[in-house]
Amino acid sequence: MDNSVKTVTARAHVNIALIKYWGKKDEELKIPFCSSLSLTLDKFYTDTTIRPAEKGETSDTVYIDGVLLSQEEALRVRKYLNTVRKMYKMFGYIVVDSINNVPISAGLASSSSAFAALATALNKYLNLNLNEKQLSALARLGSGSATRSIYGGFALWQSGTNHETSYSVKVPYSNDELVMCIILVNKNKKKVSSTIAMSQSVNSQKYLNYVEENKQLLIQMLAAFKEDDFIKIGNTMQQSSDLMHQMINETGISFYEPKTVQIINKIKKIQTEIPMFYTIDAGPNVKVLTRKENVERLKDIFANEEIIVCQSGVGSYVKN
Ligand code: 2P0
Repeated sequence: MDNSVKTVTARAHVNIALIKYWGKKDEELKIPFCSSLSLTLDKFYTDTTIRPAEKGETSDTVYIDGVLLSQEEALRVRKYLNTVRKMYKMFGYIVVDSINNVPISAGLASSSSAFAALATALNKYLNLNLNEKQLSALARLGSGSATRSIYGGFALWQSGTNHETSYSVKVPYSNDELVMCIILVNKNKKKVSSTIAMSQSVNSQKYLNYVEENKQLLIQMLAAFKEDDFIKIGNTMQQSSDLMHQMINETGISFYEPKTVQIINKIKKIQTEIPMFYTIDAGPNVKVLTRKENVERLKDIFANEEIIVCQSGVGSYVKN
């Protein structure tokens, strides 16, 4: 390691999947059954600083939003760092200080920005000089969705078959008129983690059917980008979300709250008139894809809700 680099800070933004990732072929390496596609958002991000631990420390230390995690709470990050230590010959323990500009564990994809920021910081800290694909694969080992947050705009995570082939690439499509509006139903920590819910889903009867249909939806989405067809993009995104949640429901888990359902129903009613489409992740909050010109109408329709209007965000980067 180059000792001149003692402290590194990196920022990564949250991404929201339009075509969902749900379920792993390999839990350890986080190799998914399906490829997925996302949009990185400008408003939500994580800043992660790493530095060497004090001499004599016997483990890594993790702070999240200024709070020191117990060894147990830090287990996921410590495991990740152990993997990196083995893979890239990282010597010594480190201190990780992560500040989230996003409600954590509330289905707002905070693990995507968290592990993308950590991987980006480690790349610099260890002088690995990884290219974007390799960095994307490194982020994946922390959390599947993090593999997509290395990129700004739209990213496609190609499922691959091993560590070297499971990474994301940038999708050459952009549209400045698109916005993703987050309707906050509940900011609290979700009851079931994505990792646990996913491992139950892959054993459900409907899972293989889900995989096949989601693959078709990805093809449909890429065609919609090519045709620059916003209605098709929105409908395809909504279908992938519905498909995933119907399958998850079969396992007895639901991430919806009553308010989630009310909002979805309202959107379904008005979307033929005003093009807006929903997607839901592993939490009750509703993300609505629409055009800028419809934002005021959306705010009027959901006047009692807290809404955060996001646009396309940039890829992860080192700040110092
Ligand atoms: C996604 N989600 O594609 C899907 C859709 C939530 C619903 O990726 O176990 O935190 O760390 O790989 O990435 C959330 O799960 O799960 C997620 P792990 P992750 O964005």
